[in-house]
Amino acid sequence: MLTLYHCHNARSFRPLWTLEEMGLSYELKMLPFPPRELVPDYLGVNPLGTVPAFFDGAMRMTESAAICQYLVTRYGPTPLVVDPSEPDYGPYLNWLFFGEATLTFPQTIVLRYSRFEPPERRSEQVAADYSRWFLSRLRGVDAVVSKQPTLCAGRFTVADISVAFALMLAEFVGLDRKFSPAVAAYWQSLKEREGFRRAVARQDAAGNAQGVRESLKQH
Ligand SMILES: N[C@@H](CCC(=O)N[C@@H](CS)C(=O)NCC(=O)O)C(=O)O
Repeated sequence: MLTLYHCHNARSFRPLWTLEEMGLSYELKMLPFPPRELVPDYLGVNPLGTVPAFFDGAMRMTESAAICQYLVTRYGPTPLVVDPSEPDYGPYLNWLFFGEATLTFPQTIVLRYSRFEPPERRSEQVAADYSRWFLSRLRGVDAVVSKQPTLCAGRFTVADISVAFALMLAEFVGLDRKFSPAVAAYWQSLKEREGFRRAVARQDAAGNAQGVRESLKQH
């Protein structure tokens, strides 16, 4: 039994999207954001208080990109993974990690110091510096997607899902206005995938059924 704990449009969207692309059966448990504060019992599920929390039976994982890699290797075969025998295995792993470590992390600093901290702790300077950080790292994505439709291996993989979540977050933060034409077109093409649409529909349906309202809304 696969179970995913998820907040609307949070990093847990990466494994949700992967589950939908693969057509796997799973239980989706929706939480209000931030679960650490709003659902104290959740700390018993994931002591970090963050989403995702993913279970395969009793086995727990809490890193979104690692869960994607787990799903495609454990429940394949699927074209969403790049095999070590393929020439693009290295770039695949690089993009899978890059999406979280390099492209998502700076945006969480922007969000924290522009919206989530109490007004007296907010900092325009910090938000501006880390916005610039994100946009400068995004040049690495632009260099590739201005030449090809996906990041590696000549096909859509979970490396695209990892990076795409950072683009989704950028839309929420408002940084998508600074996307290059190639990055904007790449993001648009990913949003048009059936798997992406199914993931959005699934989180909306589960949120409605479980009485959990969307809290990470675009501003
Ligand atoms: N590196 C982890 C980060 C997990 C994480 O920080 N998730 C955020 C949601 S996007 C969260 O749960 N934040 C709530 C909190 O920090 O209390 C991953 O990629 O899954």
